[in-house]
Amino acid sequence: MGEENKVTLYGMWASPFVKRVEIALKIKGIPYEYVEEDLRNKSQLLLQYNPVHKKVPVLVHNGKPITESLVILEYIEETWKNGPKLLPEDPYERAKVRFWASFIQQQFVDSMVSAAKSSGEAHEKAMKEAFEKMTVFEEGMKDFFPSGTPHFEDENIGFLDIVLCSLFGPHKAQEEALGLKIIDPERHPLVYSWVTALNEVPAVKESLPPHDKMVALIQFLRRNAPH
Ligand SMILES: N[C@@H](CCC(=O)N[C@@H](CS)C(=O)NCC(=O)O)C(=O)O
Repeated sequence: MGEENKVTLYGMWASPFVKRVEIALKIKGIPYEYVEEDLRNKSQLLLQYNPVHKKVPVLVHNGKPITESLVILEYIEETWKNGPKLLPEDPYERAKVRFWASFIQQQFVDSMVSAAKSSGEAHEKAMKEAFEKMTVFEEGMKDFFPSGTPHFEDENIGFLDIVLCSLFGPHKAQEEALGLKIIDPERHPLVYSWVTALNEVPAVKESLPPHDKMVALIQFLRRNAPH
């Protein structure tokens, strides 16, 4: 890797947004350096690279910072054209992928964060909301995959797969720590088998946070939740 093609990812081990970028870089075969940030004590470089949101992930390519995980995924797709394609060729198919990726980004993230950081009634409400959104997503995916659950050979995973498994790959840890099923194999069979298949893809498997560490982090957030 020459200096002219230097890629650095600033991240935090449990962040689903960072995981997306890690998985995409691995799928595309792009070498990169990883810098772990302490989000309670952010580095000067992180604040300089992401002065607007002050969040991870930040991808720095040849000194130029790119922020916001979905924007970073698009940048990776447009910059490294040789590796496997993350987005379909057809504009309508691409639009559908982007629609559902932004559904995951907008709909689930807030309810998952509020579920982790709340207790009592607020927690129940956030969990119920996440479950209902999963049901909407399951219905949408039935049209998206008319021939049933996708299979993954040779790591042929794309944009939507990456966005989904970065958030829900650790769903068993989320369920254990939050005490409620988010992806129910009976109610959400397609999403359940899809996420299960994705978690077996090597680039995903090696990127996902360790189960026990993830459970402990969510439990810590819950213990410190306002009562
Ligand atoms: N919309 C952003 C979300 C990034 C985000 O929320 N990152 C969290 C870690 S999971 C963060 O850096 N939080 C630090 C803070 O809020 O101060 C993306 O998709 O990249």
